[in-house]
Amino acid sequence: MDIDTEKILVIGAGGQIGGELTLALRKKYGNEQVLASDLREQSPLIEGTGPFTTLDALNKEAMQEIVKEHGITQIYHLAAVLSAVGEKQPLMAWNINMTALLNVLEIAREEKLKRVYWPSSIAVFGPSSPKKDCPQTTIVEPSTVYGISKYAGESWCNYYFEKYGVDVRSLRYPGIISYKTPPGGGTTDYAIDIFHSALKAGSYNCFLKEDTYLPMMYMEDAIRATLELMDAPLENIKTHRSYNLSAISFSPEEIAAEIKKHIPDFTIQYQPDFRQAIADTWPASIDDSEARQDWNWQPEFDLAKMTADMLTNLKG
Ligand code: AKB
Repeated sequence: MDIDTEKILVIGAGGQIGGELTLALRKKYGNEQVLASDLREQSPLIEGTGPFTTLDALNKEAMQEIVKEHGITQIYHLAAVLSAVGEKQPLMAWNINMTALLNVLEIAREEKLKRVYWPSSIAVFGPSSPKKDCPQTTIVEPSTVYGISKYAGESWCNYYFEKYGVDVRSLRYPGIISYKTPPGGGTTDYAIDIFHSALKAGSYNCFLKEDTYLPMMYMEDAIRATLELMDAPLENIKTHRSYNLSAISFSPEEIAAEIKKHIPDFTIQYQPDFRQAIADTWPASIDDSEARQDWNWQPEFDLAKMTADMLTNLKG
């Protein structure tokens, strides 16, 4: 891939991952080479760092117009309705998640784009999947609308690769923890809220039970994984569905204990809500050996390193 000739469109650049990915892509390809887009106005994180356009990912004509006008060669499509919001408005979540992805895939086919990135999630797994070290290929029976849309999306990505040769690549993100942009309506959001509350109030009211283990990852690792996957030679990419990706697995009780090492007076209470039922259907940990084998994936942040970094950055 010749770095100087790439023109990248990021869809959902105002979101938690989209914003940081935009900055990382601008660092790699040059500011002008990366066109950020979102339904809403530009977020403060990316403002002034490069070109931006408003785009409704449900509007295929508008998306295609932008791709043609700017000579786009790759799309990173990050816009999605996450698990908790999706359970409140299932049909809206299905429509947004599927229509936007199909628009991207169709445009990639029609305009012969070089590469497409689209994230899947650990939410593809359901109660019948193995809880511990959940493998890449196993029983996949998602029970949230978000998980159903991600699993259907994986099959569509594979279909476009097999049938039309669209080089679409994907990662099943675990819960992503970051300090720059707030998360947008997921079940793993507690692991970000907890840091803000710890610093602001010295206590946190957790919406999951103390022993709910979920797969998680620090943003820095997630961004690096995404860039490494997209840089890997095509022959190394053995699945165009989505790769399992893993770094850390912890419970609310464990992250609270880690925070207490930095803020000794910190306290946590538990008041599980509807999100507990979602978390209960997901694996506690993920086996990502295929990502490690195919394109050398290796996480760098464990719970202690991530907690220290989060607190340092949030304190400013
Ligand atoms: C969510 O909680 O919905 C997301 C995810 C695991 O994909 N963070």
